[in-house]
Amino acid sequence: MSETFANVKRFIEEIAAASPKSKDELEQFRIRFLGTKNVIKPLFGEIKNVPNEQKKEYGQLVNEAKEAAERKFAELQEALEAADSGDNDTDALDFTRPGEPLELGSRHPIATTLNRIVSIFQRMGFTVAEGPDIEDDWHNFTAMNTPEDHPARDMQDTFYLQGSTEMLLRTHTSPVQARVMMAQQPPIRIIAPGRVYRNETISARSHAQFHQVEGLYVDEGVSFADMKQTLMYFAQEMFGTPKIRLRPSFFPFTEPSAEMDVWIGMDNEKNHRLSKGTGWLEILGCGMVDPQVLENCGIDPTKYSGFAFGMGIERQAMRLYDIHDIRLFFENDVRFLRQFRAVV
Ligand code: 2NM
Repeated sequence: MSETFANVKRFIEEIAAASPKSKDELEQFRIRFLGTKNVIKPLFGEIKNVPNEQKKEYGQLVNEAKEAAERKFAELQEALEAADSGDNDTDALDFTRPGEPLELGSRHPIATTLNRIVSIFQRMGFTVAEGPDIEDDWHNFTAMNTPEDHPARDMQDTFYLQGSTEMLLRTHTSPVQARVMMAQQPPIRIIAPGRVYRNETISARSHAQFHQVEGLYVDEGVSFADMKQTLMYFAQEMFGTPKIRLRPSFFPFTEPSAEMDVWIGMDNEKNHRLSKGTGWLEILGCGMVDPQVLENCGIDPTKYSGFAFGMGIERQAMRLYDIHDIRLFFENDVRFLRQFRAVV
């Protein structure tokens, strides 16, 4: 008789241990314990073989088995359904669905333009030099042969750090060249790209903060012709034409100095407008480094000579992309930036 009891207890243990992993396995469980021919039903029939004093206990045990099976089934069904609606259930994934592409960011037009310029000079053997945005008066002005009473030194034109007459936000990247010359002897062949600052009223055409690329080449016997050839090659690579002209100009740090124009023609309305009806577009300033600048920076001007040049990036980018307001570069409006997204 104890074997009849043991039978029921084995089923109860089996029910407790059951853990179907799929709907099919759950159905097997249902058929075995709750179906029309389930294994618990015959146990009720066994009651007639149980001695009278044990009938009550036996009946309760079989009932318990039946209820355990019902409870377990409901529980398992709920758990499987919950898992079924979950995202991590492989049954719910459709592997044939096309992927959703990640939205690509875009390079800022200033960065693109700057990279183009830098890369052209790198191919000619120039290396990139960098320096601090916060400079001292000596590197920014004195070394660059800019006299004490020069208007550029005025508070109206230059941002000085609060309460200082010494520390300022660099007005050009020339102090980078000064630092390189102080640190090494020729041959020097560098370009200095970076952010510069001028105390100007912000408008569509001017900003208080913008970007420049400057270049410097110092060695024995460097001539004006070397400069012209270098800049002609740059014009060819950047604008697709070697047709340039140099107009006399003045900078405190170069002598002689020049401004370089590139021929863009005026055969279409845009070029006509850009060149103000002349066909020529002003691109950069340049010149032979003033011997005083070389000497200021520890380079013997009787042994070495050099040329230098400088250009504003925003101006070039505005032309390249037909942008008419410089402020757009600094507003980070995604509607503006998205227009420069790489097409893939
Ligand atoms: C310009 C125009 C002409 C220039 C000069 C130097 C240095 F350090 F060699 F003296 N760096 N950059 C220079 C010359 C910059 O920008 C319009």
